[in-house]
Amino acid sequence: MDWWKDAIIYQIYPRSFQDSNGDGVGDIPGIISRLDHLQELGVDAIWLSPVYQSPNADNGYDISDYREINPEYGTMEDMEELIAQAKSRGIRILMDLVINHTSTDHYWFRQSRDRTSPYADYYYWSHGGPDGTLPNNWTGFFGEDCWEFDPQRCEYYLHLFAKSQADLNYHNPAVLEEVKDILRFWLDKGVAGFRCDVINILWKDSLDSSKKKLSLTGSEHYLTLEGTHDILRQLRAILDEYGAFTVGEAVCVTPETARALCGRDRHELDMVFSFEHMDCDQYKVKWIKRKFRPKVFFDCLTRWQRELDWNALYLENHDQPRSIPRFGSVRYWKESGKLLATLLLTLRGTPFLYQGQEIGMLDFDFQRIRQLNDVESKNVDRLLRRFHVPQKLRWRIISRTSRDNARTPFQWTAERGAGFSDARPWLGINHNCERINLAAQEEDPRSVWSWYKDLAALRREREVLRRGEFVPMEAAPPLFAYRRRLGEEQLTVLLNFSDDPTRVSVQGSLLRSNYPRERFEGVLQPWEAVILE
Ligand code: ISL
Ligand code: CA
Repeated sequence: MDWWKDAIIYQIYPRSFQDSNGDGVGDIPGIISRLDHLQELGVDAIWLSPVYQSPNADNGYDISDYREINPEYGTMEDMEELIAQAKSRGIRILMDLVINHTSTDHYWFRQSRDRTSPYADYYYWSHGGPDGTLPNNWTGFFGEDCWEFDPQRCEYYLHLFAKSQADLNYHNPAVLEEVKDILRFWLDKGVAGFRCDVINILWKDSLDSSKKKLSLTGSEHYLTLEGTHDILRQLRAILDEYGAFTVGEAVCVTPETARALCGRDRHELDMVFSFEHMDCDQYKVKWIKRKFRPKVFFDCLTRWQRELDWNALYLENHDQPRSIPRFGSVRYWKESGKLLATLLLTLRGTPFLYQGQEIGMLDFDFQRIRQLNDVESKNVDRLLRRFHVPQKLRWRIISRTSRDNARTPFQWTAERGAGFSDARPWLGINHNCERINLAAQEEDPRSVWSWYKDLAALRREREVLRRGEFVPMEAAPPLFAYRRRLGEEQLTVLLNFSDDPTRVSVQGSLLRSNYPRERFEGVLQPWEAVILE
């Protein structure tokens, strides 16, 4: 029961994990060849970012066929082989379920351009106002208008993300039936469940204009509405037939709305990815960065730990810059990398690790917008240009926030190509690859990689780390302190988010420290993480 409560889940971004055929693009056979790495790390399941057929405007989050594998990544046989090979190592596969929108290359959308087709109402189509004004004033997630005119149908369609990602219309019951079939298709193949992309915005209650906001104007018409809850309950019924698991990506949720999506009694999702802790180094929108505020970060984590019975824990994914420069310190790269690992693996919930995090990969080191691939970065660049923002400032904004920060190829070795590919990779390899790579860390018992392995094993060993309650402790930032408690058992976690030593008055016998020490006497070194028994 509830295997996911004991699990550590690893996210693979297929394009950047391992290339097997020398075309510079990661692929499924590449993933199969690296399953031993994941087994050694102690991973129980893989969340696979999209591998479906897609024109790749948003690297697979724009799906043109849910039942086909993108030929760049391999074949359906490769996919079945991956499911089987993973299974033989005790690793489950979770697919990325992107059902808020499809690619405009999808058969449904192409048919939908014809008003007389059975697919006519699969998407949100609307006339604009007179004089060519848009149907409403909403703004999308990638910072631009979210209506695009289709010359064939002579109407606009809604796209909350890129132009080629058209939002599906769930007011048409046929759409949900299609989605149910897709679910069955993959569950029959033996996948264990789904990570559900932007799952709390499926239902739009109306297409009315609304009050202008700094970002996401119009979002009150689609954020976590009853219609979405209803869809999720219908999907749950199918998932239950298979005993399948779901984690939903839920944008703009509060603990309260998150509970409504994943509370046990709700029969919707098993857990959600929330975003609030990702806001601690930004001002209102992700494009405006500010100094990381540890207190806000700790308070936020504590609140979510308290208010939800179970959290999906993460510090990185394919949409976020890397965690060390953000919440840790590049100067104390190794120490802070291990401290963040300790945080992730000792909170209550299911930890999700993103590829490369286990070796402390850092943000990209590109110099020019041309080197980027991310559709979001390109859109934002265009938008900033329109507002005459000078190039230097544009680059400053984009380089710090681009999703490509975390999408550079995995650094397996110090060689040219990083052991990722012999060919020119689809996205640049970070120059720090000579220093930061798996090969260099494998034999080193003090490496970030060894620390992740060790903590994953500790979490497996100690039920208190998995199932115990979270008990916050009084501590002054930059110290974060909490206990995990299960019956008589209790562990104390002390994390010093600082370049300076910090004194604490907590006692206990030392179970782990990311510094070489025998016992703990009350002073934490810079970025030291300590677990006391
Ligand atoms: O990227 C973001 C924050 O940096 C978010 O605005 C993001 O777009 C949002 O979290 C939704 O993300 C998901 O759906 C998108 C896709 O581009 C992302 O990669 C995916 O994780 C559209 O499918
Ligand atoms: Ca390849």
